[in-house]
Amino acid sequence: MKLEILRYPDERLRRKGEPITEITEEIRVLAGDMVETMYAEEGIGLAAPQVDRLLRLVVTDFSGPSKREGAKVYINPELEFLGEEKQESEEGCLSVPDLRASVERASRVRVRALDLEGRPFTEEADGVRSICLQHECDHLEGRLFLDHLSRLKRNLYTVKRKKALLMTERP
Ligand code: K1U
Ligand code: ZN
Repeated sequence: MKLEILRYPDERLRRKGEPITEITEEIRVLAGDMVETMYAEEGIGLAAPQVDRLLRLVVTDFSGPSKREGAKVYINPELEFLGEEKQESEEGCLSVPDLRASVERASRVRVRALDLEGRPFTEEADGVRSICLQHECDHLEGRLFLDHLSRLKRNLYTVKRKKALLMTERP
């Protein structure tokens, strides 16, 4: 089932995800629904707080829009930054409509998480995978990629977004 994605400036996006203590059928169904939602919205990642579930659960698929065969589930992911190197790249967010902006983040990360069977795994990532995993783990802390922009850029976007929302609310 496709889930509704919360959109900025919805304050629920600012809440933290709670650790998952048991991998139940409900969690498996949620993970499947998140993958379906990510595909429907043409994203490469999605975090549970974006669909109003306060859990530490992330899904990704880096296989490309025509393939969509590499869905991966991360339960209770923990990030470690590898080295000091930074990279700047353009990000988008399914919860922040009509904005793409450059953000500086760590170049390489290691993520530790559980899979849907409760097995621990470790993955090292660079490039877009590293960026996306950092972006998704930010969602678990109630942070948005907007928070990495200058105050000026953030304020400009907030004004534009609120205006757009007002326009769509008009009778
Ligand atoms: O968390 C999300 O909102 C999903 C987001 C993940 C993401 C994409 C790119 C950089 C960082 C994080 C998206 O999938 S946005 C849509 C998208 O596919 C995309 C946007 C910009 C660059 C590359 C991909
Ligand atoms: Zn996002």
